[in-house]
Amino acid sequence: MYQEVTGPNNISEPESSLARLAANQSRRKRWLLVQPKSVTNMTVDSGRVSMPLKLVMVANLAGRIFDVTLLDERIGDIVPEDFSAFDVVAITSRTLNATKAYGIGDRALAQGRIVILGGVHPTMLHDEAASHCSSVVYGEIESVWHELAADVITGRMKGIYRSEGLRPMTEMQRPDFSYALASPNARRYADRIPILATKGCPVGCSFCTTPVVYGKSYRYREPDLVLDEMRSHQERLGKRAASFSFMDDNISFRPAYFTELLEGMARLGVRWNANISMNFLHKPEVAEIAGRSGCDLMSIGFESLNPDVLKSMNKGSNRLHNYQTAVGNLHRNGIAIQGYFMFGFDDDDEQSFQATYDFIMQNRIEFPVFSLVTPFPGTPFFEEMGPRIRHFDWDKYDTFHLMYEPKKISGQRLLENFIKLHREVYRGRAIMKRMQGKPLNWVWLANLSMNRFAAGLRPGNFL
Ligand code: B12
Ligand code: SF4
Repeated sequence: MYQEVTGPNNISEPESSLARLAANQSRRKRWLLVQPKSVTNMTVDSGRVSMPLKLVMVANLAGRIFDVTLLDERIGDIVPEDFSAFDVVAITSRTLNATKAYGIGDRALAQGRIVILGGVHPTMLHDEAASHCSSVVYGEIESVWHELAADVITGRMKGIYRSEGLRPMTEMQRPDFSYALASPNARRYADRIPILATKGCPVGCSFCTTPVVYGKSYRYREPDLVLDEMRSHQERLGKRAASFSFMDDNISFRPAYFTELLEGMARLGVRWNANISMNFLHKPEVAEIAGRSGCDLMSIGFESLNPDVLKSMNKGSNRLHNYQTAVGNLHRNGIAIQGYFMFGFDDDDEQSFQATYDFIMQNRIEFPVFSLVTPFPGTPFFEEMGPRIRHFDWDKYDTFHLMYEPKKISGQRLLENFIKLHREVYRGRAIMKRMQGKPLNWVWLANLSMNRFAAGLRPGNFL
């Protein structure tokens, strides 16, 4: 687990030596940053995707001393076969696009480029990633940037860059989206501007990578920095009601911070959505201030309606007796709910599906998202499932594949119920029941496209 790195000596000295090295480069090295598209045909990489904040952050740092081009395969940018125009090819990867990322890495390595892999999958499986690149960046680029950049300049790369500590978020620069917006396909990005206020989540769910990478740490940017960033986008777009999507793991973990930030946002008049855990949502004042500050959608990991399942995943923040209250509080304040539900745990049975259906319909959850539980490498859940895991083909890690046979229901029945739940929740009458009277916006469209998606599902899709 990491410690936060603080103190001026840690920051200014490497900064100035890097500046000296950079000034002596014979020419600025050229970096190609790649966001690969996964090969899954399920919903995860489809529709309008958000700008890849992680690569924009890499571009921000690299762009100070190198020339940077950013390509995003998800919006239709084409990664070249020939990398001779670049010195460095740096690729981000999650598990579901790791095979794609590795393929690009292998090609660039064969052409003698410096290849850097970063993101959650190379962090979790750095030994595996190492054979597809020159260097793996473990965790955040900010923590290792000076060393990495200096080595790129001198051409002496290490196999892994891993820092002992995390940089305070106060040092985070305001992201410069021009690297992403330079693409001719940029109109395919979602309108919502990605933004980051906090990092980390101490809840500790067994299936999640965040506690593994960040431990119990929870860092945040001063509210003024976040508000200034929002204000700059309002000015850039020439409108007050600019829309933001928080990329935070769990934005509400420190109530005092959350409240201060939201009071500031209420004054700005922005719109926003975020991931949030259930911890404080049963308190009416949390939903009240969220609504007043412009929140129109909260993404909540309800995960399960089965108490044994919740206990087994170590999701201490979710108390079943609070679910209905939390939903009621948000709805009273005009906030729609994107509810995440997972199936396939050992304690799941047919009743888990019925209970989820009843909960969604009774509480009129606007945008339910169902997934099959997936043991991502590096998580405690991956270790627990060990030899029971059926697939190590990373292309199948899209949360729509049956990863192991659960104990209380056969895999076949699980899939039949999973498809049935999709169809029942997204059939026309059910959509009307859940959505009637709600604002006519993209959430309606999401329901209509889920209706088509559900109709096409077959058990074979998930094997
Ligand atoms: C916001 C978020 C989303 C958003 C936006 C996703 C997007 N387009 O980026 C939405 C809601 C759409 C989403 C959807 C999904 N998500 Co999500 N998501 C996140 C979350 C909470 C934050 C990601 C983020 O942007 N953080 C902010 C950026 C700035 O930080 P960062 O990504 O950590 O990047 C830093 C470092 O990793 C590093 N770095 C990253 N890339 C590179 C590249 C190079 C070259 C270098 C040097 C460094 C580097 O430096 C960066 C800057 O500090 C993460 C959890 C997490 N903390 O990672 C889960 C997470 C990435 N999601 C996850 C999952 C499973 C999903 C879904 C499959 C869920 C589902 N069932 O639908 C989908 C898949 C979507 C997709 N197409 O990939 C998993 C992925 C697990 C894995 N091993 O791959 C995570 C890790 C959560 C978890 N359960 O553990 N997600
Ligand atoms: S509450 Fe969300 S972010 Fe926090 S550990 Fe659990 S799944 Fe991960």
